[in-house]
Amino acid sequence: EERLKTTFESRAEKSSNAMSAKILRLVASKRTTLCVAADLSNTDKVLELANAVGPYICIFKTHVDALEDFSKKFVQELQQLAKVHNFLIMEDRKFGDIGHTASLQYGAGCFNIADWADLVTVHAIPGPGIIDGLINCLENSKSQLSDRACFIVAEMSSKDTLTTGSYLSAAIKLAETREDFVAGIVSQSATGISSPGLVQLTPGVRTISSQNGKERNGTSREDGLGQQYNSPDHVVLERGADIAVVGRGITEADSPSDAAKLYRDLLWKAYEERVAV
Ligand code: 6AU
Repeated sequence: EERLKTTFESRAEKSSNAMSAKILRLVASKRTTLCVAADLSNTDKVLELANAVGPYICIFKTHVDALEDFSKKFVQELQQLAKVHNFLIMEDRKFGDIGHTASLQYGAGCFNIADWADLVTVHAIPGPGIIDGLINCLENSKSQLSDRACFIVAEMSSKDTLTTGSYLSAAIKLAETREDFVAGIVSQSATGISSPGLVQLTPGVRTISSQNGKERNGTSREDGLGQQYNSPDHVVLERGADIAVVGRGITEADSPSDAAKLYRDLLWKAYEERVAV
């Protein structure tokens, strides 16, 4: 409760992870808690989206294994846009294997994620060994450990997810005990999170109007494949979201740039109401 009423500036000061402090300061100075999910299959489309929404976001989230034409050049261009617009890049890889395997998937292969992604997502299911694996990879790479961090996926947004009860509390505990490399938690609620530095990232966010505009499911708050949506207000005020992830609510809009601006405004207003500044 107190954590949620605290401003991002003060939480940055209390953070014990360099990247979480960096995220909280960026969010505070740029006045945006919006993360856009670039779930597109073509690199030109991803770059075009990054350029359009760049001014309104704090994090640009990718799924590079869904791209048909991934290249090193794409990564360089995305990094350039991140510099120009001042946002961080999160590769939503959701690592979920033993430390040794995750280390290879992070720092080798055709994507070499450790080389360019400021942030990555990690499932808690293997236990702390997965975090040690990612750290071990960085220690043997040219990337600085202090320029990288992960978010633990503690609770999913999808219908009938298995991330409940003791799994959920253990995943949060894992994040809280490993702030040496954990900057935040992907979850649908702040219940159980106490560390002021940990950033809550919440996906499954879409306005009703953007959904009905597409007439996807009438008034249903689902996408037909298990995704469940809440409004920007609801996730910030009732669920404790620090950063909200919006994918199709923005990528399927007539103007992704206008939509991003709208989501940014709605989310920031809700944050100001939460901390009552
Ligand atoms: O707004 P959408 O539904 O178009 O996109 C939601 C995005 C997708 C998912 O891979 C991701 O958020 N996501 C995650 C993350 C961020 O890890 C976890 C989760 O529980 N649900 C979810 O949708 O890119």
